[in-house]
Amino acid sequence: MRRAGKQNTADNVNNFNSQPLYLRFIQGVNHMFNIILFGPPGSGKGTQSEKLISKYGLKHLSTGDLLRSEITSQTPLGLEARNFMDRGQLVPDEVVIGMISSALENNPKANGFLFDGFPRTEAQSEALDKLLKLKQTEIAVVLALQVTEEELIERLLNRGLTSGRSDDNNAEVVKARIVEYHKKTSAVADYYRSFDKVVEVSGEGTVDEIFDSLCNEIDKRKS
Ligand code: B4P
Repeated sequence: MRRAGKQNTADNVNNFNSQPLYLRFIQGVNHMFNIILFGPPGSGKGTQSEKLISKYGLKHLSTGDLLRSEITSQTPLGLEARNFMDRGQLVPDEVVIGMISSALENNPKANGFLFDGFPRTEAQSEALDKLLKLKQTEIAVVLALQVTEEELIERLLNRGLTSGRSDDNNAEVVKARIVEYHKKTSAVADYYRSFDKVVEVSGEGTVDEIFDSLCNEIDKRKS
């Protein structure tokens, strides 16, 4: 029998969760659940993100989408970004970190964020951790999609036939993006591995099979 007046940890957690939100914030704990969907270009990050945000009610932050929308609106930032994207290169860190910082500030009520295509360098990873710390939260898990290089190239060139994306319809640019991934972005997985946050998930198979594997990993970590 449990002694009156002495609660175990589970009770404390349950009591905390039943408190009104304002009290939880006064106590200084933020209950956001934040995920990084990681992988090389064409590994299916955008495809899976759409399904994950709708299932888990997360705010989707895709730096690729944000940059493409700047390009469409022909803003100075978009015009600068286009020079890099058209060559298959990463856009400078300060540009994308600034975009993510504003997006975090503009979504104070989010249950959590799904970062898609960000971070892509070690400097971006460190900046993201600092920004989340300011919000008293952190990355819960990095889901790393694994896809062979031949399959990546085939998918991107296929998408290039219909997407109108200038970075997809040229084999040289597609290959440059994969080289850039190995040179700068794979370090992001090493960074988060040092905090034991990376889980590798096969990114080959049907979209639904991959989605089920991702959900399985999320559900293990989400109470
Ligand atoms: P992103 O927009 O992030 O896109 P991506 O890497 O091309 O693709 P993703 O992995 O999301 O693939 P998708 O689901 O669409 O980057 C574009 C560029 O923006 C970068 O090269 C860079 O220049 C710049 N950029 C973005 N973020 C940056 C950052 N943080 N720092 C610096 N620069 C940055 O899938 C691809 C194709 O595969 C689709 O056609 C899809 O239908 C298909 N597909 C998906 N899943 C499949 C499956 N299971 N089987 C078969 N096909 C599948």
